[in-house]
Amino acid sequence: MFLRIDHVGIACHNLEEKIGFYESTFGLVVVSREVNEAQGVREAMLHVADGEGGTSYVQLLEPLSPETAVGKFLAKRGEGVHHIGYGVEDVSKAMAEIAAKGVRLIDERPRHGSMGASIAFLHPKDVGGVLTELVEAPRQ
Ligand code: V0V
Ligand code: CO
Repeated sequence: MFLRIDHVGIACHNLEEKIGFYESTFGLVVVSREVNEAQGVREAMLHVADGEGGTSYVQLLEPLSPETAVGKFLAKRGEGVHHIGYGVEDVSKAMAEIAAKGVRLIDERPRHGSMGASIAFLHPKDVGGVLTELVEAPRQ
């Protein structure tokens, strides 16, 4: 079902500072910066590697306010890994297959994600405590 790990989402207080750390420590390169009001984040995608299944990134996430998903996470748990995003061919199809196995979908229909992707989240309580995102990259 999964093509690759599309990205690992990392919650942080200060996006620009964390980008600086990833650039200077790991030599990663920012390929996209966006504000996603619906998701309550300011985020950056940093390129990690290209593989057979597509490209993998690190996604750095700064909350737009304390009441957002990432804002609440930071207050409860502090900075760190927030979610894993898996690349899928067809997000609607993957959602239906996964829901049929009894895993709760947070999103009833796909949402707008970074760099034109269609995304959907699965509830962390049904995935062993891991917030899981499905990512369908836009057609080339
Ligand atoms: C919350 N919980 C998590 C978690 N966030 N567990 C694992 N990983 C996380 N990231 C746990 C939390 O500790 C609680 O457990 C329980 O879930 C309920 O949490 P809450 O703080 O009361 O918050 P809720 O229920 O209001 O919201 C939690 C969910 C929410 C997961 C439903 O964060 C959500 O809808 N997330 C999906 C959207 C999102 O995260 N967007 C930002 C990334 P206990 O304490 O009860 O045991 S946007 C993105 O990735 C984009 C745009 C992209 O990739 O393109
Ligand atoms: Co994400």
